[in-house]
Amino acid sequence: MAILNILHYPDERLHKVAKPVEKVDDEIRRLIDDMAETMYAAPGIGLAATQVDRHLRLIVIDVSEDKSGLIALVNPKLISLDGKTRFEEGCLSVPGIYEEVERAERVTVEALDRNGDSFRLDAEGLLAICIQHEIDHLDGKVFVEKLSRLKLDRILVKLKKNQRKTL
Ligand code: GNR
Ligand code: NI
Repeated sequence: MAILNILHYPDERLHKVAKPVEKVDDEIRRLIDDMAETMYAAPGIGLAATQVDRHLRLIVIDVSEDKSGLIALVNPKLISLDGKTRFEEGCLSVPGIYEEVERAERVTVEALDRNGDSFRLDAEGLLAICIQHEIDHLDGKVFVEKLSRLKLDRILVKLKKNQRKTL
């Protein structure tokens, strides 16, 4: 297994739209394992392939507190969304920034698992938020782009300052 490099906003590659996985083979399973290791090491509760510069529709999520709830979603598709909720989100690609974002409260997602079998998942709470956050990454969208232009401009200034410090 390997820990992969995570792209940082405003890297343009975070805006690429990911392509569907054609076949869930050993190479895809290896990417799932590497993404899970990268997510746990970060640590984070989710990771989209886009964030590690692999532009395939693939995400891993684990909202448990003891790494017991790993979910891999290949070609995830939201088939229903309902309700509205606000939650303070963070993102491994936007380190140090936490902002409230509006999302659907409950979702149903359909995807393939690591064996290529189709499944459906009804989610609410943090899991529902995380699924929406990760699918946005696959569509080239980063959560800070849901904020006002003023807030986004302030975040960009802050990210630049932080970047200078870590050079
Ligand atoms: O680790 C993460 N935490 C988080 C908190 C609130 C809402 C969404 C997230 S996802 C984030 C990991 C990440 O950047 N996934 O793309
Ligand atoms: Ni993210």
